[in-house]
Amino acid sequence: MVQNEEMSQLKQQALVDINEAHDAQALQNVKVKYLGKKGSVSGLMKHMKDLSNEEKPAYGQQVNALRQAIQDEIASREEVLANEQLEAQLRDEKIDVTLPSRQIALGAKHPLTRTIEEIEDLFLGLGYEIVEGYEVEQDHYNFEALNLPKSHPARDMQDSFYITEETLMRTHTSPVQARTLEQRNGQGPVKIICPGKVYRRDSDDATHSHQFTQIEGLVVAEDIKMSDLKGTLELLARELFGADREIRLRPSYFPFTEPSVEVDVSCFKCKGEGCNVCKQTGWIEVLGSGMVHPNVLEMAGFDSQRYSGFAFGLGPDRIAMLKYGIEDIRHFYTSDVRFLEQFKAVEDRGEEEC
Ligand code: FA5
Repeated sequence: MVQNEEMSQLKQQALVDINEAHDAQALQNVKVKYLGKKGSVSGLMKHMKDLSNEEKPAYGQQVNALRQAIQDEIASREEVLANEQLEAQLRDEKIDVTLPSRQIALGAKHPLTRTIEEIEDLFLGLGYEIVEGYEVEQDHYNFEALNLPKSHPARDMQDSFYITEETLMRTHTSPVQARTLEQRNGQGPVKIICPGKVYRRDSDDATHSHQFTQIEGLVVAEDIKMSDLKGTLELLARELFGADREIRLRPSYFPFTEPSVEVDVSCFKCKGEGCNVCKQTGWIEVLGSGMVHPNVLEMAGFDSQRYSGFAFGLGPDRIAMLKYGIEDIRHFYTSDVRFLEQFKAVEDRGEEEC
C-alpha cells in the first residue's frame, strides 16, 4: 500500500531529523514540521478519502501510532538535550573552592574617634551620661545662658559662623551643659560628658581648624568642690597620657566658670625635662575648666546656694595630635587613606602609640 510506504519513509525521516536536532529550538522546529497542524503527520490524513470505509479505522490507528512514536522520540531527545545542557552549565560554572580569596582592605578607626571613645569609656565607667547637642545652635545657649550677654567682650574669644542673628554653628560644646541644666528643672545631681563637632572662624593652620571636636564635662550636685575637679582631671590625664602624669592648674578666665583654670599635663615625652612636644616647658596645655558660675546655675533654674559644680572642655584633636605625634591638625579632615592606614597598625597592636 502506497500509504504504508509513505508512512514508514516519514517515520525514518522524522527519526533522522530528531537525532540531528542539537538544541531545544531545532527540536521544536522538528516538532512543528511533523506534528504541527499543517505538519507531515496531519498531512497523511488526506489519504482517508481514497480508502474504503473498512480500511479507514485501521489507517487512522496507524497514523495515530506514528504520531505517538514521533512524540515519544521527541520527548526522549528533549531529555537528552536537557541533560547535555545541564552538564555543560555545571562544567562552565565550576567553582574552585581551593583558590585563595581576594584580600579585602580593612579600615581602621579614625584617630579622633579612637580618642573620643577612650575618653567616653573612662567617664562612662565613672557613672557619667553621654549627652549630645545641636551643631546649629541658638545664640542664647551658645552664649547668653553661659553668662555671655550680647556685646560681652569675651564673645571675641570665639569668633563664630552666624546663620541668622540668633542662630550659629556652635563654637563649643558648652551649650549642651546649659541645655541639660535647664532640662533638669533645678534638680541635681547632673553628671554628663558631651562630645561633638564645633566650629569657629579661626584661620586654618597646623594647630587650628575651623571645624574641630570638643568634649564638655559637667558635674552639678551638692557640695562639689575644686578638689573634685582636680581629682577628675588627674584621672583623665593619666588615662590619656600615662599613669605617672601630673597636672597643673593655672588661673584663667571663662565667663561661665568662676574660678576658671587652664589645665596642663606634665610632658609624657620628656617627663618634665623640656622637649619639642612641650616647647621646652615640661608642661602641655590640654583643656579649660572651672567651677560653674552661679549665674549659669541660676539662669538654668538651679539654686546656687544649694548646688555647685565643675565643668571642663577639652579638644580631642589636640589630644590625638599629642598622643599619636601628628604635626598638623588638617590631617584629620582631609581623608587621606595613607594617613588613616597608619592607625590600622596601632589597632592591630591594641595599644596606644605615644
Ligand atoms: C572652650 O571652648 C570652653 N568652652 C571650654 C570650657 C568648658 C571651659 C567648660 C570651662 C568650662 P577654649 O576656647 O579654650 O574653651 O577651647 C577648648 C579646647 O578646644 C582648647 O583647649 C583646644 O584644645 C580646642 N580648640 C580651640 N580652638 C581650636 C581650633 N581652632 N582648632 C582645634 N582645636 C581648638
